[in-house]
Order: sequence, then C-alpha cells, then structure tokens
Amino acid sequence: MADSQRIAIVSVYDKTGLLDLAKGLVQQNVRILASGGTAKMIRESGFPVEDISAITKAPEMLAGRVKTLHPAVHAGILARNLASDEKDLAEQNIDKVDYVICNLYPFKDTVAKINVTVPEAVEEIDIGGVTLIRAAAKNHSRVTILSDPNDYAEFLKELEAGEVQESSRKLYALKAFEHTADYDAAISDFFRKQYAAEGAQYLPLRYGANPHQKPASAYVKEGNLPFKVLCGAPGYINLLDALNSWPLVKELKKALGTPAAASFKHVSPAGAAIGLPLDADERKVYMVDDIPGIESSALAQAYARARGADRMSSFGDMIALSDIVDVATASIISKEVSDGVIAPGYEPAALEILKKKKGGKYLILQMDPEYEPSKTETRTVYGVNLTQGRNDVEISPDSFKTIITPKNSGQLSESALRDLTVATIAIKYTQSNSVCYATRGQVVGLGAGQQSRIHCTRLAGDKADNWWLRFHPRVLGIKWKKGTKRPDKSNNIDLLVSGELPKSGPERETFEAAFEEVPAAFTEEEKDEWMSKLTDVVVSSDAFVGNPFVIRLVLTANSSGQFPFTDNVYRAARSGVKYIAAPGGSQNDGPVFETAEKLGVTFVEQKIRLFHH
Ligand code: 93A
Repeated sequence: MADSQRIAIVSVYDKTGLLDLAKGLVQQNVRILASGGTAKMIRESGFPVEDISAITKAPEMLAGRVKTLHPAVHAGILARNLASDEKDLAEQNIDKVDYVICNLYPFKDTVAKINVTVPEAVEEIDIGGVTLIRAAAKNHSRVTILSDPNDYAEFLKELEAGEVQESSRKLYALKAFEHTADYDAAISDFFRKQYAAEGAQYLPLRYGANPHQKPASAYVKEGNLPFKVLCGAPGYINLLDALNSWPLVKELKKALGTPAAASFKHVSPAGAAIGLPLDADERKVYMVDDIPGIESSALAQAYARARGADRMSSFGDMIALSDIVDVATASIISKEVSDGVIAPGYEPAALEILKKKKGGKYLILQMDPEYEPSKTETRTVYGVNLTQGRNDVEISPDSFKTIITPKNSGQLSESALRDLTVATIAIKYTQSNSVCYATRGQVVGLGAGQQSRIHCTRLAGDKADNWWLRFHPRVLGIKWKKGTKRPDKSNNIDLLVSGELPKSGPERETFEAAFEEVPAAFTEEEKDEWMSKLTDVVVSSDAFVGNPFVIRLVLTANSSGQFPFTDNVYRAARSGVKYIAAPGGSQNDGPVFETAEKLGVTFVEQKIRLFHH
C-alpha cells in the first residue's frame, strides 16, 4: 500500500447517498474500508471496497455486534501526527485513517414503535458506530467525520479541490458530537422509563399543560427528584407551581427568619406571607377564627395570610410551606379548596388530616430542604433550547439601602424593610411583568403577567383595595345565611368590594340569597373614605416603573411641560403606598422620583431586575 493513499472507513445504517460518496472517494483515489452491509452495497455497484477485516484480520462477530471495534481501526483513527504515535502505529503495522463516514442504528425509530421490548431496543444500541464517530470527532484536527449524508456532496467538493478544510472538519466534529449526545439521550430516556424507580428519579405524569399533551413526565438526569409524592398524583402544572413556590418560601424564610407560606395558581403567587400574629379582624377576614392553635403556629399564620390575600385567586391553589406542617396549618388547608401542598415535612397528625382531603387524592409533596438546583437551567420552546443561569440572586432587607426619595432620609423602618422583602421575593417568582403590594408581612395585591406595567400596577392596586375593603365594618358584620359555603362567601364578598355587583338580574338575586341581611353596595365616597385609612403599604416592581419613557415621551409628551407616565407612582399612592422599590436606570427616573417625593412616597432603588418566565 502506497503511504500516500488516504483511507476512509465507511459504516452507515442509513445508506442514502452512499454510492455517490463511494464514487467520489474512488475518484480521489481514497481506499475504502467498509462494514458488512455497507461494503456489500458498494461492491455490488462495482466500486472497489475492502471489508474492515482486511485491516483487523478478524471477522465480524456476534451477529454484527462486533464489526469495527478493533485497535487496527481505532488506533488508525485516533493517531496524531506525533512521532510517538507514528512509532506505535508502525510497530503494529496500522495505517492512519483519514475519513470516517458513519451513521447509527435507528434507536429512536425503534423505541417509538408501540410495545417495543427491551431486547428489541437493546439490539438497536449502536456501540461500534458511536465509537467510530466519537474517535474521529475527537481527532478532528486530522480526521474528517461525516455523520450526516447531507454533508457528502460538500465534503466531496472539498476533496476534489484538494483537502477538507480545518473549518469544515470542526463543523463536522461538532455535528458528530451532537449526534452521539442526542443518541445517548434517547437511550437513557428509554431506559429511564423502563428501569428508574418510579417517583425517585422519574415520575410519569398523566399529561402536560393540557390533556392532549402526552406523554408527560418529570425527571432528573442525575440522582433523584428533590421531592417525594406522599399522596395523590401531581399534574404538570402542579409541579410548575410547586417548583416555583418552594424556592419562594425557602428564600422568604431565609431572608426574614420567620416561617413563610405561598399560595400559587398558574405559576404565579396569589398570596405569599410570613407568619405574623393575626388580630381578630384578620382572623375573620381570612376565615381562620375557628382554627385551634393558630395563635401559636407561625406557619399557620403565614398560610392564613397567603391564602387570605386574594381568596378568589387562591381557589384550588398549590401551597408551599417553609416548615414542617403542623395540625393548625393542616386544619386551615383542610377547609379550603386546594390542589396540593409542598413542604419539607409533615407532623404525623397533620399528614393524616391532609391525606383525607379530596377523597384521598390531595397532592402532598415532601421537599428536600437541602436541595440546591444546578446553576444553569435549560428549557425547550418550539424545538429550540434556551439556557440561562438560574436567578439565584438573594433578596433580603439589605437589598433596600439605596433610598432616592425623600432626599437625605435615614434607614427604612423594620416593617418597611420586611414588607419590601416579602413583595420583592414574591415578584421574583411571579410571571412578568409583575408589581406587588404588601403590608403586614404579606402580599395584599399582585399583578402578574401583564405586558404593560401600568396594567400590573392597576391590577395589583385594585386587588389591594379589595383586600382592604374586606376589613370594612360592613363586610366584617355580614350575616350569612346558614349553610353558605366558604367559596360562596369569598365570591359574594368579592362582588361587593370590587364594585362588580349588578343592580338587578339573576346574578344580583344569587348574591342576595346568600345573606340574612343584604349589605349595601359601597358608594365611591365610602370607598374613598375607607381607602384613606390604608397606609404603610409597600410596592415592588420587577423592572423600571418609568419604562419605556423614550417612546412615550416622543409620542405623547404634553404641552403643559409635565412628564406623563409617572402613572405607576400615582396609582400606587392611591392604595396607601408609602414605599416603592424598583430597579432604577430608566430615562424616566427623574420625573418618577419627583412624583414620589411630591406624594410623600419613599422611592428605593432595588438594583436588580427580576423578570420571571
Ligand atoms: O453492533 S455494533 O455496535 N458493533 C460494531 O462494531 C459496529 N461498527 C459499526 N454496530 C456497529 N456499526 C454500525 O453498523 C454502524 O454505526 C452502522 O450504523 C452499521 C452499519 O452496518 P452495515 O455496514 O453492516 O450495514
């Protein structure tokens, strides 16, 4: 064999374009060595080809399980242009391989067949081909690896022109590594479903976000899932809620040192709170005045507040609790319509209470409190992988040190720092845009997922107003008809305080039927008068409140010389807001700060943008 003759190893399952490739290689005087079926097809077409055994001196064995696995092949591929490698090859009489053309057994197609067995799948696990591809890709500084028949034509063009360029070899190597990685992922995916302990590393789900979105599952690639299912069967959205609400309560507890709770719906909090004692009105408004032991359970107080913030939105919630669940907390949950709970543990009696919910199907997840997710996260959207560093920024009372207005003011009060921490950690786990109003250690209004910030501010502000109107003596004094259920009470109170109550018609009649004495609708004056009593509310925003100034200024700056779109500050102030925390840096900062100053609102620059999707 002349030293100069280049060698190609060809071993392809998908034989598309094989004969054109062989023809091109022959024209360039490349020696072709091929595995059984590949060699046969080339030979039958009249092109010169040798079997791999010409260099291995060993036949294909084990019904094809060993075809190319041999030092004569792999040393030929892996050898570098180093004297020591050349010496090793010469001692073993092995020639260098220049080109490897290989594609793999169709594992994915095989396992996609209905009722495929493990032995059938096993036979489709390509070993030798993967080894060829990885070896050639590893040594791409010298060797060209073609793993995709679509690349043959371009490869031959380069070959005809002289030699395959380094830049091409690099791209082919990348493609080869992606190919084997994808292949291995398909194999582990198949065996995870077959062999992984169900509920430990892998959890099949009935369906995804909607019943037609099948199959669905939750899994980790290493170790076990960080939670155990103690009762019920989680749905896809339950897990989205659980895995967003758990870090919220964990961070809240870490930041403020108090048990924390969150009530989630559709991957945003309806409420979140820390455990602060409840006064008599709060116990009534949050419908927990009959819960034994609540006065001594900070966790129960936290959930009462989280659930009480927006009872309409919390209907059917996924609950996250930072601490071991006690009987008082479980007793509140047992009375509410809820889908599930995630917590680091459960007292036995509390677990018994929860297991009785929903006819024994209530979802109870036990979270490993020590679990730390990896620093990067990846998701696939419409077939495209998106990857980012996890948002592991820590929010604490120290995050609110940069006070912009009023100028020369001292440190914020402890309660302001506490509430800003609650509101800001809540928005860290809220679908953007988001704006959160908080007071008394709890969320009282949260605007999530609005494309316009002012709509978030209004939505959250309206919710905060509704929350506060629920403390109005007229609401506290409501006399319900006997047998009125908790959700109906919440709905009717919401109709009353939101101003959505129709004057007449069937909805009005249903409303009236719930009461012993029908409460009068609130007049605007009554509302205003009551709202004026709400003070010391804080607001946190996940991004600039003055954004996007430039576009708006150009389009709509008014002739009075006043800057418009300080609207967020004006709206917040109407709901008793005394503190606003938001990232600064918008070109509209100046007017926003001036407006805050004018309205007696303390503006704190919280420097980190907290978009969440
Ligand atoms: O069973 S294998 O893993 N053992 C091997 O040594 C081996 N070498 C190449 N399968 C092996 N191959 C694969 O055979 C290639 O990846 C290719 O998909 C297929 C080509 O076989 P044939 O040339 O006999 O059609």
